[in-house]
Amino acid sequence: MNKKCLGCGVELQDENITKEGYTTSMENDICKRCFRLKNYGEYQTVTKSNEEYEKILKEIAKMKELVIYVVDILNIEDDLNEIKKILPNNLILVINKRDVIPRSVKDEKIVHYFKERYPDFNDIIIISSNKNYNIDYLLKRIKFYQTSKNVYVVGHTNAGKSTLINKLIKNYSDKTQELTISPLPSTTLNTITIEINDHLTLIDTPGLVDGDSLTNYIDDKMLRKLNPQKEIKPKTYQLKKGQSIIIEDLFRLDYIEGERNSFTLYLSNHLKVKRIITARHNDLHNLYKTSYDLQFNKDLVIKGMGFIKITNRGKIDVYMDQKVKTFLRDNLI
Ligand SMILES: Nc1nc2c(ncn2[C@@H]2O[C@H](COP(=O)(O)OP(=O)(O)OP(=O)(O)O)[C@@H](O)[C@H]2O)c(=O)[nH]1
Ligand SMILES: [Mg+2]
Repeated sequence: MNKKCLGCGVELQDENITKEGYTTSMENDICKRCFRLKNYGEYQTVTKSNEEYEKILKEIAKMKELVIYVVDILNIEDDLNEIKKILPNNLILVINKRDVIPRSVKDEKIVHYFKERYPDFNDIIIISSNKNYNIDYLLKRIKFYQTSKNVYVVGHTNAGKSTLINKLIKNYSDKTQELTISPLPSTTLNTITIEINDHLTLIDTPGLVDGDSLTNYIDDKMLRKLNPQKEIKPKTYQLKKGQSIIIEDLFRLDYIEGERNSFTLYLSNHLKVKRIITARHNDLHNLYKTSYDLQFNKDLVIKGMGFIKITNRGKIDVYMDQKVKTFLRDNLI
């Protein structure tokens, strides 16, 4: 069998520096890209197609083994049932990055929210891979639902799959292998099999690329800013109609119609936000516009960035890159 990079799973080769998997010597365990990422934090973007992801999922579907579906709490899709259509396997939904949501919010509240809407998952568990939070409990539930040694870890890119597996390696195995992680999409390039112990083998997979997430359309610097590593301090703005919120030069929200309303932003603390009078500034009005009719207690989700909790009814116009999806859901918090 050809040698694979222990960081990202790509097949190693020492012949073509411009191609994936290049390493200066076949003696090395990781490719040049992983080496530079791990040692210098230097990013080299790889554009991945979703074809491979779909192929991998189809294989997993045939196996009937337990699957852990990891999602980023700030970037949960509008329909989590999509995965069930592809995978008939036992499925545990793992909501990762608990640490970015304020501590005052109860875990039970978040878990209940998803259990109510998605009763078909075998279990729903909230964790923080970074903080090693609830990982013991997750392992217990894995043991409960696994149908063989093998357990697959799937999800969208950047959800934190590899970070989670690194924690499981560290906590429960005597291995020193460390998977490559980064705030950039498509860090893991191929499946990677890691034997944790005699009863558990984890298989990391490349993430599904969200074509409609902001993370695909911004540079490294903004990506790092966007990716919260600390607890979010939500910012609340009381807006009257005729007022607007602008986030960096990426997003604009105009409050068009309604009573005085409360907008609470759950986004990385590093993002610059300003409130303006709608009529006085035309900034970002050149971006793609979507209009929403708000009911009580909704979240406006901005894929890849976070969400805005809006308490009252009203009308808003949202301006954003056309490729990035926004949608409304019942409020989470
Ligand atoms: N705040 C926070 N960040 C996390 C957590 N877990 C992962 N991250 C961050 O999320 C980013 C993506 O993590 P990865 O583990 O590379 O994600 P992945 O799902 O393996 O991504 P792909 O390999 O691209 O599919 C990194 O910047 C991690 O540091 C967490 O529990 N909390
Ligand atoms: Mg990964």
